[in-house]
Amino acid sequence: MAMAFKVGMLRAYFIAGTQDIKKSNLTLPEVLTQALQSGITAFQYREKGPGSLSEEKKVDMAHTLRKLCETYKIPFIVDDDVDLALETAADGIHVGQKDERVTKVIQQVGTKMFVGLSCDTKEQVAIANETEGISYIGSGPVYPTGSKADADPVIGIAGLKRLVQSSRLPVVAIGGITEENISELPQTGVAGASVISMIAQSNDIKRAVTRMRAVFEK
Ligand code: TZP
Ligand code: MG
Repeated sequence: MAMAFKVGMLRAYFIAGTQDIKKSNLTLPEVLTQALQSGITAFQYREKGPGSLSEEKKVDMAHTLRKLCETYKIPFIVDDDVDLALETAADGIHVGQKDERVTKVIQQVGTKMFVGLSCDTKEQVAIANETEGISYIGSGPVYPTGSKADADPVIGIAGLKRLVQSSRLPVVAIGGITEENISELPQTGVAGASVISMIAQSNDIKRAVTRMRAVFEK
């Protein structure tokens, strides 16, 4: 049984694929294990861009990461791959505006998992507000990011706040979030932060996750 969506899952949301594990001598499963032990509240498997795995290896990796999330009872979310999400019995699927149309994804997954959608403009949020079956939205990049080559323009704290105010759905911030700037996020009303490098490139994953949780502790 997939885990039902809860807004608390957005608090310390870790996103990664093989391509994001660069400098450390750890593998992605090892990094995820540390992140789970440190208290992340969700994990999204996003195998994308330069350095990402071939399709066959991606499926194997997804099963490994899925099992880890299950062990720690943390939701496993797949980025932009409905077939992989269904095959691994993921708890959620996340899609962007350029990915498969969200209405089609909602139909395909039915009640098997929750759906997240990236929205970077008020127009996109307005459409999400009218679409039944979306659980949360991801908005950004809040700050410049080195983790996504084709990232949209930075929206900043003011832009993020406007999106949160116009959204009926909980919002998780994304893009360039660090242990330093993360304290600027709660004033926008977001439910949490989603990060790649703050955890994947960290030399102290426990400290990074503890920081994320503390900033959004209510
Ligand atoms: N979408 C918008 S920015 C981004 C994605 C996937 C990358 C976020 O990575 P980082 O390292 O947390 O800036
Ligand atoms: Mg996408």
